[in-house]
Amino acid sequence: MKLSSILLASALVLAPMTAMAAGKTVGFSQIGSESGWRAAETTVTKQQAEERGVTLKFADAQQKQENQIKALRGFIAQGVDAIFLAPVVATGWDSVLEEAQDAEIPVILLDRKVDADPSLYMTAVTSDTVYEGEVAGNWLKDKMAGKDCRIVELQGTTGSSPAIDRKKGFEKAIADASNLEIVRSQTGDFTRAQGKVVMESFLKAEGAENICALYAHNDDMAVGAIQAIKEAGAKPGEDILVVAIDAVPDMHLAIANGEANATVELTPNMAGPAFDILDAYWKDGTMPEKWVQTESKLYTQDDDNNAIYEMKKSLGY
Ligand code: GZL
Repeated sequence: MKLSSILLASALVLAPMTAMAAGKTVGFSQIGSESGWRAAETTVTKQQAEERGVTLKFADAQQKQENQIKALRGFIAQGVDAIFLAPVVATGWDSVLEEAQDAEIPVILLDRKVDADPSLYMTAVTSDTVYEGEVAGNWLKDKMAGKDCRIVELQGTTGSSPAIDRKKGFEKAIADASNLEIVRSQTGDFTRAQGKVVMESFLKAEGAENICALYAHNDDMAVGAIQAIKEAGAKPGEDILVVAIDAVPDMHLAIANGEANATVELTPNMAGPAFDILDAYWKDGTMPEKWVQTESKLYTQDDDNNAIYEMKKSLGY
């Protein structure tokens, strides 16, 4: 078969898939722009919609659930074809999800889960946030084998599924290591600013010399905390080990500079799988599994973090 006919054939095969979403309207209720990862997720979602010819109605909730509920009600009133929801917290969604269901508008959860009846949403595209915490905990357990290590923890947004799960997973991993102990744990709300402020309070309360490691539920809080550690006269990545989650470019840079030690990658592309699911649904009513899991990969100082930083920056992350 000639190359030209192969290309034509593959184009025809692809066309219906991409054509499925073309012309559709999807409402996206995004949490906000609290972290570098969140900003990257927004960028990628808008790129994906544009490539697929989807009209994306974007609503930034400034990290407030009431704004997300208001946005969903607006999408329902506008009669969008589908809704993407990144739920800031896990509870309080039942009634608005029921309203979307009554309006026969499918809802796909992106990057966070809700404590609601799974019949109220089409699927959730997320990582395994408990496993992310376990990966971080197991890295520290291996690193500190046989040595006492007093850990401080920066938690994500209170009540959010990643904060609940990443705490659970980390504690599960270190449960059998009597040499590891979490001595301080407080929310930094997934932001750099709060991560710095809370780390400053940990350093004041404990003394830098009495803190062996920081576990942050996301890289942005870790990057803020690194600044606080330096201002306290200690060396992040050496005096105080730093392990977090997201693998945003600035965390790869910190690891490359020896100021951080490890991060667990979270893809910002949750929208790609979500749009593929909608394509299949609109094509022939195919329904997805209730959970589409994205990968979690550990990066450490053994990786070429400068190269990974450049690659991710080139993708607009
Ligand atoms: C996790 C995601 C978290 C990121 C943070 O799936 O919801 O929210 O880890 C972001 O960077 O604030």
